[in-house]
Amino acid sequence: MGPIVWRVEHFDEIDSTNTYVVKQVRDDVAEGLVALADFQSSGHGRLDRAWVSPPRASLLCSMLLRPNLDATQLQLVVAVVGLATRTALERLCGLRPQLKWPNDLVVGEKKLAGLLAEVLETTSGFAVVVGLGVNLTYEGPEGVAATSVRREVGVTIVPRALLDIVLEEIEARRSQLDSKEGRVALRDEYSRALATIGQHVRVEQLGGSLSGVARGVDDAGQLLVEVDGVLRAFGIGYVVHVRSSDVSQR
Ligand code: BT5
Repeated sequence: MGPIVWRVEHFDEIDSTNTYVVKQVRDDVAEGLVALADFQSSGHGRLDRAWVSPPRASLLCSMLLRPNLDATQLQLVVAVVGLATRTALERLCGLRPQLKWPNDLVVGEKKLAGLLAEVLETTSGFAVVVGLGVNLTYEGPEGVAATSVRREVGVTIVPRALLDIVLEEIEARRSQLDSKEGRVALRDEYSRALATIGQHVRVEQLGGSLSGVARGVDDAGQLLVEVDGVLRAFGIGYVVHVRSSDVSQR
């Protein structure tokens, strides 16, 4: 596979960069389409939650990737973008956030960035749209434990500058998705960057919830949770972090 040809489309204002890129997906649209916005009027997270930011205070973007993966391995695409973002921030300003499974970048307990993957199945395989919101100067909505790059390191980064380095870092990891050895290397980098490992988590499933301790991730990017002495793998959407204070109340 050759290098990704990035095609960045810039919007002063849009409803949501994810919604836009999802709408552009067709069988023959190649990976590399990127939407970048100064402002989103209806930015969203998972489960219809809102993602908010005033104009030009965050990096707000979405990119299209078309990896050749099974449905169970798609969390690895989120891992690639999360790791790329972390490394890009480190390169630009020395900030080294941790990843929080499945889709946050955090500094301590504070949310710095969120990722949102939407998957479409086409006749030429999966199209994965990964949205990324990074607080550059905005410190998050009232009542949310959040932070910004400026608050953490005193540096004001321009969204496009961060985007360009994020895309470079995605490119550097992209081919890892295509081979077993690459996915193992990715899994290892992901495990090292995850704040979640060693923490108590609650796994919510149909029929009830389980609690356990996160021990690692597998080759598919699924979280390995030790529940009653047995290691089990869980996909995105099932695991809720538990703060240590909640655990002691059980
Ligand atoms: C996420 O969802 O964290 C994924 C956010 C993805 C946003 C990007 S921006 C570009 C692209 N276009 C979109 O429309 N979306 C993507 P989730 O884990 O569901 O977290 C959502 C929760 O984060 C909200 O319910 C708030 O509590 C909190 N939140 C909202 N805005 C925030 C901000 N700027 N900083 C920190 N936390 C925020």
